[in-house]
Amino acid sequence: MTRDLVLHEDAGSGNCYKIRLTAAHLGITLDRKSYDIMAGETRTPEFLTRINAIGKIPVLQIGDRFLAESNAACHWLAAGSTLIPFDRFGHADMLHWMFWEQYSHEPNIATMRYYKLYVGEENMSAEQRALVPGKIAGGEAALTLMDEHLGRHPFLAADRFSLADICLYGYTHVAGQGGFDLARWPHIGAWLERVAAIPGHISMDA
Ligand SMILES: N[C@@H](CCC(=O)N[C@@H](CS)C(=O)NCC(=O)O)C(=O)O
Repeated sequence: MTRDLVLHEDAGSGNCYKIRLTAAHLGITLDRKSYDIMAGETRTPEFLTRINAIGKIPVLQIGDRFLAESNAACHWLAAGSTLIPFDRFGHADMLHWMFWEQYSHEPNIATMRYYKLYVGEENMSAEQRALVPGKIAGGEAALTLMDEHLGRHPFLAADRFSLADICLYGYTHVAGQGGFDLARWPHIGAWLERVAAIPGHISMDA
């Protein structure tokens, strides 16, 4: 399999963990380069011009090319593997969950976790504080939608484990750190256990 892969990351980020988790399931080794996002290490001129013009990690370096966006990197790693449903609808349905994660789940749940774990509630700006009620409502709505779906299906797409489960696991399993009480969504709890029991799984701190 391809070597020469470097994950530019912050180990505590769910977006970065998704990529490590995908690689672990595929038996792919990634080199890792760590950045302190709170110290602005992803906003240096060098990072912006060479690695990612929007100043964010994760970025998967493939040889001398740089692929930003966590779910795109997961998709690149998993191309042609059993983590992607082979049938056309199943593949598109998997993508639907991954796009939904980026629009309706991560901006709420990951941001609340960022405020609490990284920024610290006492350090939040007035703008950040004003966003909190909408983030909580959006995160609860996302978890409710997932819970209803997972009450009827063992996994998110095509009724089998896929990249969609990996990408949603990233921030769902640490939603509690953002103030979301996962006990309210029992089907999500059962799904988290199913995903973590699949051979190849690694924890966020691995
Ligand atoms: N949609 C992007 C989100 C990337 C993102 O928000 N990265 C955060 C860490 S999880 C970051 O680099 N923040 C530092 C900054 O914005 O300066 C993805 O899925 O990769």
